[in-house]
Amino acid sequence: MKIVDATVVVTSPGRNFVTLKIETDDGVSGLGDATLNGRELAVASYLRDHVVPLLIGTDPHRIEDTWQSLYRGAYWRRGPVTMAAIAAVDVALWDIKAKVASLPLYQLLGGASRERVRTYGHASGGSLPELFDAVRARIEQGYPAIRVQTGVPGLRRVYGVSGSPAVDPGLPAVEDWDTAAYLRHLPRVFEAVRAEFGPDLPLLHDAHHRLTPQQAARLGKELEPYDLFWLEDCTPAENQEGLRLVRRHTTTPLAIGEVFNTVFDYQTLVTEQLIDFVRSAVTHFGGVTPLKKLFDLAAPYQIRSAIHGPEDISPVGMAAAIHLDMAIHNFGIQEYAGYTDRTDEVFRRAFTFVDGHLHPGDTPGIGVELDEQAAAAHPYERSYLPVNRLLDGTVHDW
Ligand code: EZ4
Ligand code: CO
Repeated sequence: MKIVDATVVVTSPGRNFVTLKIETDDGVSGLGDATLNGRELAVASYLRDHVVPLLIGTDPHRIEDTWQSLYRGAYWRRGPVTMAAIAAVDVALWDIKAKVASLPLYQLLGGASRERVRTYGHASGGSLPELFDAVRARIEQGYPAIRVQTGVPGLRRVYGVSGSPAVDPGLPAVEDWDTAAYLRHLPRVFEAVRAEFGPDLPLLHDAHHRLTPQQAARLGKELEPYDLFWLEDCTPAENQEGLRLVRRHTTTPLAIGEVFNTVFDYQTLVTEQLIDFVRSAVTHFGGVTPLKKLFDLAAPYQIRSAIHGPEDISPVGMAAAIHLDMAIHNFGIQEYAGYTDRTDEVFRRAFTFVDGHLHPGDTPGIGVELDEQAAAAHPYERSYLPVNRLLDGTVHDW
């Protein structure tokens, strides 16, 4: 079997998605997600201009060898653009292998370790009544766990709350930040949410890389009475050692890793058991192959999976995630934001979302087909993630 063609499809059915399609001389094809939010065309070029020529004529069954040759052979290692491109190749090859085997991918990864995949959804509100309504809406949709994000008094636009539109379409929106105001406000919000919804509902929160270790330690301690499922990305964790201080001072569970792209980003965090959940996406971590290895490394440290699943992971990347979630033993939870009808018209998917739980379906492969005609009707639209500024105008982590 040989790879005879590989094409990159950029489509924007409401938001941009980058998809790699690999075709073989047997007529079997596979899909991989290469979407890097706000930098989509860089990955499309990395694939089209540099990776596709290397794939033509090679054996699609040699997944490990292809992964190693793309990672080591480029000499320039790591980084989100490189690893998203490698991820797309890796997932497309797993899709092909599973189709050839006539099995859903999770069967090749060890088979089902559970009946279905537990998820969490997002609720946010500028005020408490808005937030309560959003939590109620998620409960009604069946979500068994809910991430709570809130506005902060005195700040106009904050991460995770409402659309925060850009002043100039096609350029980044500007959001506001004041760490002291946030630290004063957040424990009161969780106190109110617990009082409203009771002790049983698993609640999560994402601090989105904004705190110092000292601030994160204090916040974790102050949130302990409200029994969070996790506090996510409390510090910019490129400085892995910073988590030692956080860990010493709080038992609030910690989740980190959506911006990480190799196992080396996690080395200290995992081997010193400084976190409880690893958050990498299949799409940004180089694919199913390395993410499975990370989960296996994390397992003896009692660290569980929590694959990143916001709107900017395409249904292709999400499907690959759900197959992994089914198969690994140390599964924790899967983030699931859902997709619009327009996206579902472009990406036809076998995976299902019922009562707040995902199942990958039993279609051979990853179970997603790309409708290329529908994709072509939604051309790329330049878009950026917001930029975050303190009240005096200083840029802060977003
Ligand atoms: O901000 O995916 O946990 N989820 C998140 C996401 C990220 C976006 C960035 O592209 O933090 O909402
Ligand atoms: Co996050």
